[in-house]
Amino acid sequence: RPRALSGIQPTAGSFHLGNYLGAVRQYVALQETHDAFYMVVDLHAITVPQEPAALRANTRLAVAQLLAAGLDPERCTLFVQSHVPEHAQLGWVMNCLTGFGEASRMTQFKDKAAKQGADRATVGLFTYPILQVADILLYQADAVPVGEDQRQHIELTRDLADRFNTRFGDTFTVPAPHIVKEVAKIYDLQDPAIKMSKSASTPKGLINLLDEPKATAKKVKSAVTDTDTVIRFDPAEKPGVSNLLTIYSTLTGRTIAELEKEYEGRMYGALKTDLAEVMVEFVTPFRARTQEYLDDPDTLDVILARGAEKARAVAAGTLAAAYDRIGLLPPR
Ligand code: AQP
Repeated sequence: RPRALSGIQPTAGSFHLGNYLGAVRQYVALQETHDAFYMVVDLHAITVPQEPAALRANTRLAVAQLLAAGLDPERCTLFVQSHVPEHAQLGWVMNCLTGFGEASRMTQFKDKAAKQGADRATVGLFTYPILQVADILLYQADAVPVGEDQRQHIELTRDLADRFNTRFGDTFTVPAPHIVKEVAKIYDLQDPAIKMSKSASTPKGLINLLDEPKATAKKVKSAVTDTDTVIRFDPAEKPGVSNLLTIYSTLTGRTIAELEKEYEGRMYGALKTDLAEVMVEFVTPFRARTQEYLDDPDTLDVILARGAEKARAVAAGTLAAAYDRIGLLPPR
């Protein structure tokens, strides 16, 4: 079986609809076809300030949401990044292979640093994509399910895997991004020119899966569309309506063409009301399942302990091979 690897941050508490449609849904699908490793990336989370108690609680909450979304610890390896020390260790090796200029070109860092102010951005935020390279290469991943915003980081991963292999001999699988075009970028409901994001979206434009379903329905009903009246999928001319159609289609499994036909001659209000209902039907059981997992922290911890053990068995072998190739003297 090919390998898949991905990670999600435990920062915001609730996953948002962009995280779910762009990434987590693909995690669930790839469990069936891949030897899949999924982790909650707490070491990435601390690249920006975190309150310790909140970070701990949000890490469990992220695991509960991944299980609620359909990850099955019998079919994938689910773990917390900091439970596997090899991530930080290979991260250092990768730091030493990355050019400063090369790292400086990462657009996500530039955006986030600009938002925080250059003085407040940490070195950790700067090297975040390089730790991500280590995350992926440790598992010899073939496929990395992510949203479009991560494409540049996967390119960096490919470059560094190639560089290492050329310099020190074949060691790492060169991975490919697994980006599902239709849902690669879910847009803010209030500003369909920007991606839905926990840091950039306004509260009204961001659908958090764990919000009150009523509040979610309200956000869908007040989504920004356009001054036209035709319900048609056309991301360039009608980004708001197209975003709603994408969400609708993905959550129901109905094609965009089918939806366009159903809503022909009808008002935007009808589309929004129906989508609000679809969304409520999706988030209501998701919230309940998340709560059930949260109510049983012992079971969560057992899942994570087994996951870390399985992950370490793979990661330790890769790290040892990499250390050996670069000439680090092994301990006796
Ligand atoms: N709007 C989105 N559409 C599709 N996919 C998305 N992802 C995030 N936003 C969208 C994907 O979700 C996965 C996990 O993301 P993360 O935990 O690394 O967080 P992020 O990418 O930093 O999420 P945000 O909300 O965009 O955070 P900020 O605002 O801090 O940048 C990734 O695979 C990501 O592609």
